[in-house]
Amino acid sequence: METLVLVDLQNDFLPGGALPVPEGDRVVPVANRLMPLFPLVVATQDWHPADHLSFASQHPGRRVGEQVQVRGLDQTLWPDHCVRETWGADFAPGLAIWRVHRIFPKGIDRDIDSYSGFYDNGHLRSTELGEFLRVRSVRGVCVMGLATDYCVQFTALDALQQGFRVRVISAGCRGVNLRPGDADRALQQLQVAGAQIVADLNPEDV
Ligand code: VGL
Ligand code: ZN
Repeated sequence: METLVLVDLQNDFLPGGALPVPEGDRVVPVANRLMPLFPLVVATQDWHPADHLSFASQHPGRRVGEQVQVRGLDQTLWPDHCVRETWGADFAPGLAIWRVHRIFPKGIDRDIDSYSGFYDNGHLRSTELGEFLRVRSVRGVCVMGLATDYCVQFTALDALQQGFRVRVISAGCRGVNLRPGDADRALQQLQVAGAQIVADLNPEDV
């Protein structure tokens, strides 16, 4: 069985949000079209405390886009985004959220970020997504969402590492591209790591 994994389709990652991904809104209709094709659909949700240490606002004198060390891990600094229980953390308007069987919050601990939907960036704490899939005998995941060069990339890499077959739907992904080309490089790296990159899916492909 294959499961659709929707990564961080949240207001703050759409145009007008706090950490807007260019054309991020364009992937919402793709998600809505793909969901009915899968027997199981899960979503990740970036869900930070207001004082999360990935926020530049928590590092006086530092700016968005800079790198710092937090508890020994490299951390890119972001604008305040996806603060739990705020509008920015809500799912995109128009997303058929009732088709999602389970939501996995991530980035919930103040002192560690979580790009992957499976583990935090230190691989210390699991979100239980892996266990959730394994107990349902899921063999493959189809990943799409925001952003290609962060949470999609790390979610897909962890899925590969956990032994799932992985397809990434490029029509359903958009990147931040802090450095030009980051999103394209992320997809290339995923392919090298063993993921199948597909432009889009038709009903007969599932
Ligand atoms: C993300 C940066 C910070 C993402 C989340 O969803 O790709 N990127 N938090
Ligand atoms: Zn975040």
